[in-house]
Amino acid sequence: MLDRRQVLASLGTMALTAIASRALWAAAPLKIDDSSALLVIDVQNCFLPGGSLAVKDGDQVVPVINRLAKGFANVVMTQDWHTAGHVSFASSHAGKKPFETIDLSYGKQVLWPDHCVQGTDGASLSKDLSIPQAELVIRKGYHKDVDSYSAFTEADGKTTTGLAAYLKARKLQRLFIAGLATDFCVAWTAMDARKAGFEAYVVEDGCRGIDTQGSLAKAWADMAKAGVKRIQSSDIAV
Ligand code: VGL
Ligand code: ZN
Repeated sequence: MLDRRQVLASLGTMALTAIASRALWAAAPLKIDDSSALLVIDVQNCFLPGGSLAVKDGDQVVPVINRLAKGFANVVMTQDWHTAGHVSFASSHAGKKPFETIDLSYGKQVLWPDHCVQGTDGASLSKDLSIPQAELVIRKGYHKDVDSYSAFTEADGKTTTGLAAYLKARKLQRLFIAGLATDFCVAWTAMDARKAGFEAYVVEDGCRGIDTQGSLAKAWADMAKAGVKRIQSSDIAV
């Protein structure tokens, strides 16, 4: 017969075991499989310290992304690639300043400092990225009158970059997303990935945000609503 003390002790052990196994379960790393791809968004000089649209601590994503990329056979990078005089530049609109907004035919547009002009050094991918196996670079935002934060669909909501078709043809459907900026190109890419039927994981410590007019908190809320999973690079088994 168990006495009262033994019962209490074994209940205690059971509780501790439950807690421990739950902790183990919660920490189960995400596995990179054959259907996984890493999307590296806009890690370009313009968005890095000293760039014309520098994202605070933007350079800190580079070592995180380089480490993560070692675990991926499939890596796609994107490059913001604007014409000179692009519609998203404040300088293209008389009397407008960067970070103000205007209404365009396709909706509200934040106006930016000139950035990522085709062929300029600012538009180049960071020389500190070390991802030789990257198989595709998707350029976007190259139509003068339409912006494209998303790597999938331009801001008009219909013009495709071709990325969804590429990923589907390659049977890549589990997407890990990192880069710049969390609240614009990363968030729009992640949400469009969900719309197109992909799994989407945003790697928070592999991203940094611009955060203008509450955009960072709104982006995380919108992403959660869209079924985008928010993870840390340490959640992935590399
Ligand atoms: C981006 C603003 C303008 C980005 C690109 O990469 O997040 N943000 N163009
Ligand atoms: Zn841009």
